[in-house]
Amino acid sequence: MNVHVKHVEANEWINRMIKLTKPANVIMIDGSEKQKEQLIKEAVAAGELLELNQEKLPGCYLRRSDPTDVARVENRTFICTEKEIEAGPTNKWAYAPSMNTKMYELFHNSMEGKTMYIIPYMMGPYGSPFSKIGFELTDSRYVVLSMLIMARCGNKVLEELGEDGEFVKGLHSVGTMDPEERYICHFPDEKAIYSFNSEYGGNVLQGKKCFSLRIASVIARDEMWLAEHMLILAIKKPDGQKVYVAAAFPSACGKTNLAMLVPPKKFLDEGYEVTTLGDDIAWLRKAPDGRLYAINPEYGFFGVAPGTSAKSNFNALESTKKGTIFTNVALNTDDNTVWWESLTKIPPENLLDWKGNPWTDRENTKGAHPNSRFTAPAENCPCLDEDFNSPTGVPISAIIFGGRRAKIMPLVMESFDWNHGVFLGSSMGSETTAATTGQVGVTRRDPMAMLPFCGYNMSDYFAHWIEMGEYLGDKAPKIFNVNWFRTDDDGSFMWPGFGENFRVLKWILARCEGKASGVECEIGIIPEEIDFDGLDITSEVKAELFNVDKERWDVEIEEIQAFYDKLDYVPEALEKEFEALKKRVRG
Ligand code: SAT
Ligand code: MN
Repeated sequence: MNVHVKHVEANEWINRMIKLTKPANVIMIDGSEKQKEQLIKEAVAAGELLELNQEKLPGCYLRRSDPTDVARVENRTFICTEKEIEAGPTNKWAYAPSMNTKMYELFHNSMEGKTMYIIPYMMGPYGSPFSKIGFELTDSRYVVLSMLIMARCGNKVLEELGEDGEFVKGLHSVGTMDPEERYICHFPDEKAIYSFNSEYGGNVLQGKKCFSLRIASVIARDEMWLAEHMLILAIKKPDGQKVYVAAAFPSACGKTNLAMLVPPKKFLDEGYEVTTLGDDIAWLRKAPDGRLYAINPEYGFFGVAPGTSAKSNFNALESTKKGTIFTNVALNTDDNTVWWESLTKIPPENLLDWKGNPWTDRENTKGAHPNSRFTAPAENCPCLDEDFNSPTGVPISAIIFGGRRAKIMPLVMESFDWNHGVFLGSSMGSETTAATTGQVGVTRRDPMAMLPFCGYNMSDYFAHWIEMGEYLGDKAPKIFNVNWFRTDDDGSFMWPGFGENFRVLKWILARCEGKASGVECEIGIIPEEIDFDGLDITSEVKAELFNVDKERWDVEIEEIQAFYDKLDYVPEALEKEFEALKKRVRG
């Protein structure tokens, strides 16, 4: 069995992988509708996908995963290099030659009797200097069909690759699903990704976290750009001008919701509009005009289903109405549609839970898995920005960091300057969620929301950010920090969030235009005034949203110190910022 690809190196490598894994059959993914339809047909016949109500949800399918395979597995995710210091203390490191041997053993004959699908894919728009190409060789139809939604795939990509273009190598096999032998391995030196014993998107849709963040962050360091865990949105002002913002929040902190936000009616009436370019990943580089431009390398949304409703995120929900694969949501057997927690207030009567069993114990169990997902084409999104496919990307005016912080962080603040902004990013913390396996609800440091996604040493990553600031000079975006998750003494959220977050964006916009004043406090620049007009919150709550509790900050400083102490080094510019913060807080 062999195939022929015009690209000499790709051809040699693919055929070597075929020899290694020994599939019974090999299919090249061409990106055509016809081939996709055929694969769907086969997947339904094989029970890998369940066809949903094609009148209500055309082109939509349900997938029930192996119950052990429902989230990213950070303890099985490796950065494989020669030296441990290249991966650094925040990554799980493996000695590349040993892991290579291990991969060879695992993949040896792993596709026997199966079909290998060769997916040529591109991260980023066609014809863009930002874009990068990869191959994922996989024995999973579900992965192929998901990749067809999440990335630009097929013949067009091969054309762009030509005979000597660069590409990232990727091999994936479903294996036996043994969680103990699950491997998500990255080899930054070889630009290669190997994933085994999982089919979960964040693990094995290799274009996503593996390539666009872990491998790309290494490439970005070397080529002087940024590969970040960020949404990208545009705010259109009443005068028609657009301002673009990129924002980094840890997984399942509402990136998709912010990216697709619908402003409150009052602002819509004034002529404001928010459009979406991306909800998870941004590649940012300096353009000839000196500003930082961003693209979204992805082609679809891999969103958390629970919590998504017409009220919380109308645009995301609309995006899932056609051509979408749902994974681990509940099935409404009355009309063969899907359901998940908070889609509707009252769940439908006849539901199968995410495992496919009648959902009877509704008090104690969930209908949909908390990390159940929709994989939806970006083009479905009603508020998709017109520049989504733009090869040049969009100029970023503001970078926003944020996380879930019940007591520490104000609703919004601006950094004093770039380096202080990088410090804010580097010391970000957030309460953990269901997007990854492990304990839920504990605070962990998640610098720039990249803790699980930075493909190299975190200290070097911070140094790279500092260097990017010097490289961009006075054209660098402003850096902000937001927190939608502040709670009161009863533990209830103090800020309504969702569409109302537009008020915060509006202040950020005004700051970028030099039109709003701010007050310097110990931890940053907070708004002198923010547009709360029409919002039903008391002045006490307003004040509390910006309160800096020095006692808590004293503890926070200790926690940041503990995190910094774990790193190999802290760049001098960040040490300086940290010292200045200590002085301001402790006097
Ligand atoms: O599970 S994914 O990694 O794809 C999403 C996320 O955790 O950010
Ligand atoms: Mn993410």
